[in-house]
Amino acid sequence: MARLFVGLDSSTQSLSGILIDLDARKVVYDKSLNFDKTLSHYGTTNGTLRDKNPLVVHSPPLMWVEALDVLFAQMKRDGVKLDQVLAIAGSGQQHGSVYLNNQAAGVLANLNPSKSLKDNLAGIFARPTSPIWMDSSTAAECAEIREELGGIKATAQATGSDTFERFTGPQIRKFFKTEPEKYAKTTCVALVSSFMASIVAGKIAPIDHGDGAGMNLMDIKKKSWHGPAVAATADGLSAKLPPLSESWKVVGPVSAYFVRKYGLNKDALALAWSGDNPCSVIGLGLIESGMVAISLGTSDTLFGYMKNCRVDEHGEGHVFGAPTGDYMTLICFKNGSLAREKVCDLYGLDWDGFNCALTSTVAGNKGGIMLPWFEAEIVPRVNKPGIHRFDLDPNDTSANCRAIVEAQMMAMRLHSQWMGVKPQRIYATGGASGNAAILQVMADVMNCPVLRIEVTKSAALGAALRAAHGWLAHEGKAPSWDKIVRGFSDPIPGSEIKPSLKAAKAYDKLIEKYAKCEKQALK
Ligand code: XUL
Repeated sequence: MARLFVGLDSSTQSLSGILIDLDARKVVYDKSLNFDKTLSHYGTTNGTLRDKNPLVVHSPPLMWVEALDVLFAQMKRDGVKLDQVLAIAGSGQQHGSVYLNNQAAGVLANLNPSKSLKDNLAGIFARPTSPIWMDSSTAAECAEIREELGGIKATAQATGSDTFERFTGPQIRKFFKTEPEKYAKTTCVALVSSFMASIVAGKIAPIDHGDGAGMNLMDIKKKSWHGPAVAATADGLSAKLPPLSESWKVVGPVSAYFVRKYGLNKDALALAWSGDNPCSVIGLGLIESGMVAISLGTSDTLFGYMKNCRVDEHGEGHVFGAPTGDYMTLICFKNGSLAREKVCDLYGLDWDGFNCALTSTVAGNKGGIMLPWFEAEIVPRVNKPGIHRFDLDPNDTSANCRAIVEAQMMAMRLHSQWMGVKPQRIYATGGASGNAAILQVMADVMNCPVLRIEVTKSAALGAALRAAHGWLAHEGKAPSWDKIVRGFSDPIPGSEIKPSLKAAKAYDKLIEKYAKCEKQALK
């Protein structure tokens, strides 16, 4: 009989479910529910509720709950063999928090299949909405917690990251300060991931080390709650945090609700969920040192596996737990596709014209450099947006196209040095990864082969693979991660782009100038 595993992904805009057949090494079912369309009665825009204050971004947790029912009903209708599923794991958008009251544990343990999940769970929230990762309204709380912990370096060393507005600790602190009555009624602060796992398992689920590291509350080295960070965040918080666990923790058998309502196997295991980035690390098969992915999206993100814990003392990058039990890094550059598009617009080019400009100019751009901070930048920390040019004629269209891509890649190289890992292979994903001219600059600047990988649902796939790993480990058949991921996320054949030796040499020199330019602009 086929060994089937489900991976769910509760992301900002949708809930996805995929089913993998481990032996066939195939995704055999794949469905996504868009929240705005399928559950329009929550009135979300791109899955979020907007406030008068543009910095405040929340989502209704009951929408995520209802989506789970809709998705399972759809899977049943589509004939998914739910009775053969051996385990379920999941992925959640990172950092978002769900505030549960003292009814929650009892209700979760006794879900009534003749009612909807929404009707079962409507009364368990101490806060009706959940702040999510897009919320950046906690600058004051970030500063307060950082100061208590002794500054940027100390905070990063303690928790794996400096305090960030979207991270859960600062969000909890804001709730504690501004809504003390509701905070007092909160008996459990869950993450999106652990909340969804709690529904599937029918009990309060632990927070795994991957997602726990995105809270500014977990001791990144010991992987336990960090006493001083918890104390600096909110009074009485320690008693409200669920336990931490490895990502392969079996929370229990799946809740009888899903067995009776959707025909799930009663022995199917409900595993801990993790964050979407830790899950994507597995979904993309990044399980060895030197394996790095660069996602070229609205923002550009560099992330990868890391064997030993090493933090960025400048506080720009993050260290999370990896589902393998090791670590992963993540660095987010805000001016990604957004900035590339701005340059196209500025010079009246389409993408063909932009690529033509890239291929008709030489590596190193004759020393011309642009700092493309069209928007406030995360890495390096730039609060005041602005474009800076050094030895670069603003009227030279081609040189400006090359300059922006070189700057983005040099920023990635420079600001990932703290990881102490020289990438051996870079997997390029995301919208702009189809652009070979951009990938060539990436390969040359990083001096490393770049391969394209197209896994549209890397987080859901990673969750399904974690389910397989967790089930096998539970059976005592401790598998190697290599065996688990093999064949699921291979790079596109023939997509490898090799660095040119000559170009790589030019960038070894140019990056020194680039670093000086950054310093000067940041003064
Ligand atoms: C990572 C982050 C985002 C969310 C997206 O730190 O904030 O990638 O996880 O869901």
